[in-house]
Amino acid sequence: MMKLNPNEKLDIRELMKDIKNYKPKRRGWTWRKHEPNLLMNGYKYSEISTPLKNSVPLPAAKYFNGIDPQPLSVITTEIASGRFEDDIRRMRMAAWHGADHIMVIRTAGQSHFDGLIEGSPQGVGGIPVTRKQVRLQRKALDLIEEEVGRPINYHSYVSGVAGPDIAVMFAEEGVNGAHQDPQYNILYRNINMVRSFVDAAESKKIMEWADILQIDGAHNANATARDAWKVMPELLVQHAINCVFSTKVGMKKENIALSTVPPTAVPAPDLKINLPYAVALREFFSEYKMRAQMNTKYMESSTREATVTHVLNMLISKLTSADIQSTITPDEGRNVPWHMYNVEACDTAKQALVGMDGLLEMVELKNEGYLRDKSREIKERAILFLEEMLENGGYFESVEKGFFIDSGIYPERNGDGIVRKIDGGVGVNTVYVRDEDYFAPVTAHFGNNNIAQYNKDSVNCPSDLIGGSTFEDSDKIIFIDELDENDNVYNRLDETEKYRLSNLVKPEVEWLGDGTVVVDLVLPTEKRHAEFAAIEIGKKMNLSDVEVIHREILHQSEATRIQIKGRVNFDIDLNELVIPEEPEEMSDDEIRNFVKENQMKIVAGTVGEDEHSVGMREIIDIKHGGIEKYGIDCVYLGTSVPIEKLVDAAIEANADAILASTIISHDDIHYKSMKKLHEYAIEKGVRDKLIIIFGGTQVNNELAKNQGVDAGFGRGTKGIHVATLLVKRKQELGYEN
Ligand code: Z97
Repeated sequence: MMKLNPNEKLDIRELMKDIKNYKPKRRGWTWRKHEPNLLMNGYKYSEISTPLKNSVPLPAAKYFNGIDPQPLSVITTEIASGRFEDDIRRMRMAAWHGADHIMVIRTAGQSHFDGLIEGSPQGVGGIPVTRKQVRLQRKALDLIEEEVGRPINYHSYVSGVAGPDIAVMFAEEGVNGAHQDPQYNILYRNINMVRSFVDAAESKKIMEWADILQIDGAHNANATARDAWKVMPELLVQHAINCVFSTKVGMKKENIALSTVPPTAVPAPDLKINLPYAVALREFFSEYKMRAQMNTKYMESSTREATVTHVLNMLISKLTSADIQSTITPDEGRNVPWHMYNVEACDTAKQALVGMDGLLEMVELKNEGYLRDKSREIKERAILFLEEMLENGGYFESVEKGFFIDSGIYPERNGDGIVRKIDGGVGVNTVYVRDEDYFAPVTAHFGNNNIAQYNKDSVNCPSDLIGGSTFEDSDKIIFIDELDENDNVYNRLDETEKYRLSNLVKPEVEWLGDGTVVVDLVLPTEKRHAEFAAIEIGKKMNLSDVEVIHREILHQSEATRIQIKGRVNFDIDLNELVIPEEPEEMSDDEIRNFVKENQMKIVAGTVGEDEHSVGMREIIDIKHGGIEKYGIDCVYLGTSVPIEKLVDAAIEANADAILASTIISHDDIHYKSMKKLHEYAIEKGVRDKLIIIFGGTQVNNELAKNQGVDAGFGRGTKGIHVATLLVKRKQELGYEN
């Protein structure tokens, strides 16, 4: 059994070894585990789940002993770059950032494939979902979940004319969640309605056997409608149809999740519209789960805007206790799924949900007034809609008359809904009444199966008749590897092998070695000129395939912000890098405690004829996180202080250390000053008692030490680095000073 080492990359070739015989670890959906008594850094959270074994905490965690609290709701990320081997790496990154529901998005239009596809050709804007891809990704997730210490739900679609075939494959391969909603087929893929409902009955039965969580397809109405907020009543109807149909087929309510999407976004008054809708849903469907997603309709290329929308949406999720929180990134707008945005969106969800922990213990949704009136109104409109459907003869007849995705808010209709005919669409006339002697020796099957006439004992498990189906005996599954000789994972891995096996690196956003970089520019001109100038700038930076991916007007004539992407075509050899040692950092508390018990004093100044005091002040001043904050007594002598004066002042003040700095470096004057400082301290007989530290933008620690001083600090130094060195040196000196 492979095991991941957090310090090593996941080896895709190793993962593929013996994939033919791989069996998933488990079946079924897993929720996070509530930990009501958990204390983290002394905090008691209300809706917190079991922490991860390995994770990347939020940046601010460093001020909180590195804790990484995990909210109670499952966090979803969508990963499907078109290359499953790269998606696997991204899944690992996302899992470390808190995702435990990984959805792979199919290549558009897979709904029309009438059977399973074999192999794994490369997709564009999605993945053709195949057994090989699913098995490899489930295997990778089996390892990744061990690594992070939390089960990860793997998810894709059971839709289209191959729905039941895919459901079987998913059940066999340990897929944990799937979209399944016959209305999706009908409305958005023009698949025949009778066929879609028959397939759905079969698919749902299989999903139920495998304990797969179902998400419906109602969100698509929201993304398709001209005014998304107008379809609110209809969305309730769509959810209701799929819920009732699913339970009638035999699904458990706790395995059914509604795909809820806030219908509007700012600049509309977000909460005034979205919250009553979410409340109506929660109340109508109280026994079901809620999968909250952002409305992709409003996602464009601004990461900032997408993040604010996401956070506002999560306020609603929190107020209505959504069970699963999806994360959508600006990638939806740009159609470019990138590692960094998956990770950012997971962090946004984790940060916002933990931040709102316990919200409903402190605030309460009002039981009367606007919220309830509005919510009631939406429900009433939905009920009227359902009643009209019944009067009209039922669902099929209503779809034929274009009831759905009409741009009016029901009962208003504008006559522009999606119309589908009962005798039309993909797969029309492919449904047959079962013969009286029909039977199928399978494990999970919907409807008449007439087994009794063959074997009375097998009524509950018809697959007994063949000694078990692939569900009971996974050795019966036939694994077919990729069939395309050119476009296959082995060739793709060969092409990028050098980035796996050598010390070469190239920037990437999506696929290993893709060379893509994003450049953020502000250009002092109006939008059109800025866009085209940005492309020229990209070319002059030697980027290829330069494209504008985002534009924002700062002022219509003063300036425009442009983001471009492009590719570099060089590698960097990690072995050739000269990397200075990382400055040591003790924790704030360690330093503070040491200084409390061992009083420390320093004298400081810029030396020679150097008036640049900003860097030095940053190292000292509490305002900038300087060493004062640890209780170190700092005597600042000012700028252009002669070397002798620094040493004399240190002697007079009985200081532990001298902090000198200069940014002037012509003729190596900075190193000469260090030597002079060191020698003058020897001359005065105090060198062994004095710690001498020299700072400046051009200072190199090794070269500084060669001049005799204790340490040299260059660009990027913070107070904590200097304080750490002071404490360490003082400890070495045995505190005798
Ligand atoms: C989400 N962001 O998380 P095809 N079935 C359903 C769907 O919603 C979809 C497909 C099938 C979204 C997912 C859009 N959803 C993205 C109910 C697609 C895909 O192979 O493209 O026809 O099927 O819900």
